[in-house]
Amino acid sequence: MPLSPKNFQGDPSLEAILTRELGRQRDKLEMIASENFVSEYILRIAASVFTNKYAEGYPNCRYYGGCEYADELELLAQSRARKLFNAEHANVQSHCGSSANMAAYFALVAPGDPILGMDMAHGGHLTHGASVSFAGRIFKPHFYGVRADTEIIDYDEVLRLAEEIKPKLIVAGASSYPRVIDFAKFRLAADRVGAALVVDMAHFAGLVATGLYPSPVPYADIVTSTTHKTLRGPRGGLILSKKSFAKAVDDQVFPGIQGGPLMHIIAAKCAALGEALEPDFIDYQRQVLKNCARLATRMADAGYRLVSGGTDTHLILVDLRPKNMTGRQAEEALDKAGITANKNSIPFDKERYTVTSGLRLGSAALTTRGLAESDFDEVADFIVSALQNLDNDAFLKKIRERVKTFTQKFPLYPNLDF
Ligand code: DSN
Repeated sequence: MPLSPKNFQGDPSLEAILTRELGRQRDKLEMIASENFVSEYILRIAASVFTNKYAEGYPNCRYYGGCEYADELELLAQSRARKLFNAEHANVQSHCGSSANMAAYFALVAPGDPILGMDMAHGGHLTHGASVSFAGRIFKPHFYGVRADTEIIDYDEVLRLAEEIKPKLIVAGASSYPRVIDFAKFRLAADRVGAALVVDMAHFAGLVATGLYPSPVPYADIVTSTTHKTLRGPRGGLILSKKSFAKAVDDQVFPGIQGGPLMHIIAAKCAALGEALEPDFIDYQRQVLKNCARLATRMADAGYRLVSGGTDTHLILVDLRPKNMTGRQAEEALDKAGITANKNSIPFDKERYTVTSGLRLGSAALTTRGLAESDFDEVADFIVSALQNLDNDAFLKKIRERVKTFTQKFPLYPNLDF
């Protein structure tokens, strides 16, 4: 029985798309703070024969036969996740960060309960309570934000709102907050009103894994994450919890929300967790921080205002208002110049989410390609030149050519065709 259609010669229209995407990743500067490049080994594992296997349930308690190796795999991935983050329990089945958050909330609170999360415009994620997300539709969302003067989380407001609203759940963690979060203060607020605490560490999980960012694990009842940002694994979700919440979390992931786990992706998560447990993973994360700090300095030197005045992490958030520019304009100009980034709301933004006044830039992916601080000086020059010439397509095209030449110094997947 052939595994492909008769006389199969490949799928040219599909392969052409994949080839173009590989070319885009190779030739452009990837600065989306939530993206990264997995190792060639992880790519290979993500394409393994586990894509063929149904394994609904959990190790030693499946709803399908033939799961003996799926069991071994999942147990190995769970044990690596527990070890890496010093957690009591790990669930590696969530397909993504949003479904990990959904499982965490469902494990802790009931529909209609008040929850307190970070305002999206101040750095929070959709799933922290936005009205368009399941979190805002199913629960009663309330929001804290950053202080207007410092643009640091207003911990006094967190406490005040907690006492006023009496949320059943507080969510800490953010997608565009460049500073370290004080988890102890969130625990204090949660304890004051008997709320549960979930920390979504998706953005900084790799930094947490290496001790370069405080771990939320001792403070939170449940910690959620993605596996593909600073953690540098395949796209996917991960949930860590205290033992006392293990069953509730597992039950909400399956059968609560998901059906069959993606075992090939769990295999790739397992490989990524293995890489993160290697001693030199910290060297990578240290370089991510150094590169981001350099980028912050160069942007500030060029007259750009950074939200909160700088960064402690892998990302910066640039306030474009003083330059009379929107996030959308900046994103489009950078794209023409061969730099991939995203427009982002900034605290107290008056622009719509589709326009915004901010630009988010991250250092994790380019650090994986091997760029160091002096290379980020050049990257900052490209960015500043592009932003100074927003409407000059011919100039942006010239930068694009220089960017392409620059990227060739940092080969990406040199042995891949697509
Ligand atoms: N969408 C992700 C980000 O870009 O930050 C968060 O999940």
